Amino acid sequence: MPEESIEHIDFDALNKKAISQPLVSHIYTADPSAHYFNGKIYIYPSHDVDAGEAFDDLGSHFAMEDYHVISMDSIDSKAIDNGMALHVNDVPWAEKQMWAPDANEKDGTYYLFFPAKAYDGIFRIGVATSPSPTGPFTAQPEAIKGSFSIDPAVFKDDDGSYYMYFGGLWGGQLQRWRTGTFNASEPDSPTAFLPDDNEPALLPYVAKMTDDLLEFAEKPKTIEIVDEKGALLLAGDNERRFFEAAWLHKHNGKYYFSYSTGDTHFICYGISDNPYGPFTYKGRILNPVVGWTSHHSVCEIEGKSYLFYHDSSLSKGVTHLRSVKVAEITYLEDGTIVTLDPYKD
Ligand code: FUB
Repeated sequence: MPEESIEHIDFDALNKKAISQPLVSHIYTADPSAHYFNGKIYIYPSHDVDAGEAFDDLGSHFAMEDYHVISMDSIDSKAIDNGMALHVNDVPWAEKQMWAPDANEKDGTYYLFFPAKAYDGIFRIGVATSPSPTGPFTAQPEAIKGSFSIDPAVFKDDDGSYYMYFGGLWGGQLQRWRTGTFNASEPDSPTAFLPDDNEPALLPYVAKMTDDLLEFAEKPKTIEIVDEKGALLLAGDNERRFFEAAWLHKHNGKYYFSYSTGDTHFICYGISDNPYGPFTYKGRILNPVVGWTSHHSVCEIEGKSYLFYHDSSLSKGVTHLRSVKVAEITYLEDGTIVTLDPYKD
């Protein structure tokens, strides 16, 4: 349910039809990356605020400054806000726009991975560490070398390797990196530098992390998303092509790469036998929510799988004031996921 239609929404009626309610309502939270560490649920969201920035298609109104970690003892228990975990003022290289983060754990240290705009106006991805899953986190002095764009998601494979998946179109600047270096020429428009509709869509990236999880161990590689015939999805196929919000999880030995289609507002996914892909498009996990953006994570908790996602129902449709929610997802026998409708009739 994209932003353009919100003036017609009866939010009281909609909230009654919603399949779940915000996990916290004292602050706005979005882009939830959920993990199950040591028998407890930790959610690493964006912390939405209204900073008074004008709306534009580059997402300048998403002017977030810090992160809070949300924790839950179990899926049915109250969600706790553990306070500020990292502020942009404590990240030497970052100027603004603390967008969708993720976290992971290795040998008792917790790593917060986050995108932010550096002082030159280019999005980079940084790392901050803490001995606690809830922070506070201490940022590395520089962004990850060779990082660019937004929405990092760090997946730990069964062999102990960690991979970062990332990228995002329009305000996320992925289209400006088509030639391998940042295209700084004007115009700073969300659609400049995009492929034509009949060309292959821009692809997200993956890079294996170094053992200390602070740098890329390799040059990032593109991740192919293909149709059932093995053909790359096209840029004009905007109900299926990648836009932002990468996530990787494993189910029954298969790799599931899920993402948002951005301007068509779906959470979709593809399946592969390899963490580098190619991923064969399989369908939608979540239909459009109230608000322009859709962003999610999939987390297995005590044998059940959950989709953490957000919508703008609490703010009555303000697209940059979102709330994190959770709903169980179901797999069919062939490994496909039953599409969730966020508001039931
Ligand atoms: O929260 C800011 C941006 O909005 C995220 O980085 C995108 O995924 C979208 O949710």
